[in-house]
Amino acid sequence: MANLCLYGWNDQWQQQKNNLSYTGLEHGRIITTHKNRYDVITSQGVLSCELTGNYLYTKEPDEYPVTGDWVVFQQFDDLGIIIDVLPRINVLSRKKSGTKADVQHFASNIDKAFIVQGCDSNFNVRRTERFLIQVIDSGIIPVLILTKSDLTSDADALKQSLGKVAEKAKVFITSIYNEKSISDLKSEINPHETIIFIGSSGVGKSSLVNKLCGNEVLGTSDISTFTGKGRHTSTRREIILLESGGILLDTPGVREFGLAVDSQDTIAETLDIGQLAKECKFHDCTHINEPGCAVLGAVESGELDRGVYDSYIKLRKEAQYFNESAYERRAKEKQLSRMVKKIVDNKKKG
Ligand SMILES: Nc1nc2c(ncn2[C@@H]2O[C@H](COP(=O)(O)OP(=O)(O)OP(=O)(O)O)[C@@H](O)[C@H]2O)c(=O)[nH]1
Ligand SMILES: [Mg+2]
Ligand SMILES: [Zn+2]
Repeated sequence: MANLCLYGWNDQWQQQKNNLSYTGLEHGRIITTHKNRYDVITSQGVLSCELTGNYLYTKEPDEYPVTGDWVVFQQFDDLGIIIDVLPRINVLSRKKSGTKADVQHFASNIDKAFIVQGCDSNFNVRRTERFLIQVIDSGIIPVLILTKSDLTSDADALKQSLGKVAEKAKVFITSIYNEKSISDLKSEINPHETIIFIGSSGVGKSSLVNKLCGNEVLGTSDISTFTGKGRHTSTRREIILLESGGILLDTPGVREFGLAVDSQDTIAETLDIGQLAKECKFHDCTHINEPGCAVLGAVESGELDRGVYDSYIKLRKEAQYFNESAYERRAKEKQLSRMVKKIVDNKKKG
C-alpha cells in the first residue's frame, strides 16, 4: 500500500477529482514516462498504464500526460487505462530541439525547480538565464545550484558572476563530497513539495538526488569529471521520495534548452530590464536604437551589463519567433481539421 499523500495528494486534488465527477475511479501520479506507457503510483503500488484510444486520437501529443501528472484510471488485470489527467497546476516546458515551435513538456505540478550547473567548465551564465526565465514563466519557484564546488577554488566568484540573476532565486553551492552543503540543500525541500532537477547532461543532477536520499537510487555516470563532458546517463524522468518528505523528480540532461515562453515580460523581468524599460521615452521602445532609451542608456553608463543586454535581445527574438511559429502552426492545424471535417461530412451526406 502506498500513501499517496507522500506523493503530494491533498484536499485540493481530491476536490479537483470530485469536481470532474471522477469519484468512482482510482487516481495516481505518473512517476515515470516511457514511450507509450506510464508508471503510475497508486494506493496499491506502481501500476503500468496506457492511454485510452480516444485520448490518443483526439489530443495533440503535447496534451498527453507527463511525469508529475495526477491521473484517473481504470484497472484491467495488471494494466491501467488512463481516463483523464487532472488539471495541472503548472507544467515546465521547452521548445523541442530541431523544431520551430513544438513544445516539449518536462513535467507538471512542480513546486520548485533546482537548476543545476557545475562549477567546472560547464558553468555558463547565459544558460542559467535561459533556465531561470522558463521556470519563472511557468510559475515555478527557481533555486540555483552550483555543484561540484570541489572542482573550483572560488565558487563564490562564480556566484558573483551571475550578477542580478542571482537575486531572482536562492543560490546553493554544493558538492557531493561536502555533507554540509547537501544538508543545507535538503533544508530547502519541504515535505509534500515536488522538486524538479534540470540542467545539462553530466552536471550532477542524479548524483545530488542520490546524496539527498542517502543511497544510490539513480544511476550516475562514471565519466572523467576532468573533461566535464557529459553523456546522457539518465534517460527518463522519474520521481523519487525523500524519507524526510519531499518528492524529487530527476530529468535527463538536455543539450539545448530552447525557450517556450508566452510572454516576453518574463524575460525583461528576470534580466532586470523591466523597470528600466518603463523609463524609456517611447512606451513601445524596442531598446535597439530609439532616442531616449533608458535601457541603452544604462548599457552606456555601465549600470546594465552589456552581456545581459545582448542576452535579453537574443532571448526576446527567440521567444518572438517561437510564438509566431506556434501561432502559424495552430492556424494550419485548424485549417486541416476543418478540411477533414468537411470530407467526413460530405461522405456522410453522399
Ligand atoms: N567532483 C565532483 N563530481 C561530481 C559531483 N557531482 C557529480 N559528479 C560527477 O559528475 C558525473 C555526472 O554525474 P551525474 O549525476 O550522472 O550527472 P547528471 O546531471 O545526472 O547527468 P545526465 O543524467 O546525463 O543528465 C559523475 O561522474 C559524478 O560522479 C560533485 O559534486 N563533485
Ligand atoms: Mg542523471
Ligand atoms: Zn528603450
